[in-house]
Amino acid sequence: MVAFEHPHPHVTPPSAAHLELPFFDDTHRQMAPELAAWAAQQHVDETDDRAACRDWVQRLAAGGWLRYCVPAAHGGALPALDSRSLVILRETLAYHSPLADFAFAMQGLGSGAITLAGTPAQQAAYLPAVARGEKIAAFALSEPEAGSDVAAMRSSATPHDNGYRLSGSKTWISNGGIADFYVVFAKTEPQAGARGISAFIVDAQQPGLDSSEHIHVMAPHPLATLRFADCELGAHALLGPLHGGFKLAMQTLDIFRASVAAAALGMARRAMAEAVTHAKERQMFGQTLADFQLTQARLGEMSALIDAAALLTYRAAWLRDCSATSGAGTPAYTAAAASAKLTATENAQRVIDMALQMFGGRGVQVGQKIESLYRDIRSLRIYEGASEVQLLILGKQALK
Ligand code: COS
Repeated sequence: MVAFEHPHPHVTPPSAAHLELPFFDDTHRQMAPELAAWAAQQHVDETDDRAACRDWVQRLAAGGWLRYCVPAAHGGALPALDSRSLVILRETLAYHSPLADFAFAMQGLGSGAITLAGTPAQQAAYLPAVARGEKIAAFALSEPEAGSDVAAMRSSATPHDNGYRLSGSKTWISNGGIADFYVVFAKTEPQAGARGISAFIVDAQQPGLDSSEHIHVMAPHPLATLRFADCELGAHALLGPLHGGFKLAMQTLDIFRASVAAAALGMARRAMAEAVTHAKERQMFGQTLADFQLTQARLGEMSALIDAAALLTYRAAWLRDCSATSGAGTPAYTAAAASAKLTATENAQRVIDMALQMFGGRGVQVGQKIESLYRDIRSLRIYEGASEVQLLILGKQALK
């Protein structure tokens, strides 16, 4: 696969104008340019996605960026998880390398439930190591027959010898096979639907866990199916309240959905930058591509799609940070995050497609940045709640 490409030497670096919006404060305005400068200096060979992902985790740790995945009490950069920082990080990383964004995001998603609901001992055992890049994290929720319909999961954790015995399988698990630990959701009360699910922390070396089945996808990143065969866990592995796993999963996804929107935004901004550079350079019919009104209209459309995505994304992150501080609960934020994820991922797909069209034949040539973005963006409309799930969340909210 294609090595990580640096922005085209003539591609304009992303504008920082949005940081002046009232959604952000000085903390964000200070970290964003430092991050942008750092990201532009990284050179990672992404030929092997697993090796590259490990490399990115080490670099992100050394740069201090993984500290934004955990709270300050456990080695984090800020007192609590800050959605706006996560959004800036993912947007910037995705602009430079979607795999860098992936490596960052999974440290956050994989440890998020421990931050939200871990005991002090669990937090001390995992969170500082996540921030230092010493432990790679993963979030294991989906199953072959339970993707969008989380409550239909079949994996079970049955009481056993003062602990639990975990059986079943999980699939589409990002970081599967390279993670040091998994936050796994399983039924502890099989007849109770969403109210019968609990979360567990499972170390990768745990006997009874097999993570060797890799899944190959169009935009390569570490992904695997996990199989649990009578995997015995101590009582200390339970994360959060017994039978409280569904809400914990939803709360964790709530934090990260706005950041998926941000990743899509970063990719869309990169496609836009590539398209603008190309349009100014490409000669045809005695003028540049940019001289055609058709091109200008297309760039205008891309720009509006990006702006809409950006505002919804920043609003969602800001709302979440406000409700986390005031303890005001989540329904407004859940809907805002759903709007942001839906709009930013769908818009980014359109923007990248339009940009690719401008490149003509070169747009589909393997090795071109626009070609890899076209593959990179696709899964964001599916993972962490498909567009249809976001529509469902918004529809339910509208009917309330
Ligand atoms: N925060 C806190 N609690 C939440 C919540 C949230 N965001 N969303 C739902 N809940 C609670 C509900 O309040 C309800 O609580 P009670 O049992 O006390 O009434 C419970 O969880 C069940 O909620 P609901 O009835 O809405 O659940 P559904 O089974 O209908 O599922 C969807 C709702 C489809 C929205 C949910 O399953 C979902 O988000 N699916 C997508 C999962 C996903 O993102 N998968 C990707 C995994 S990571 S790649």
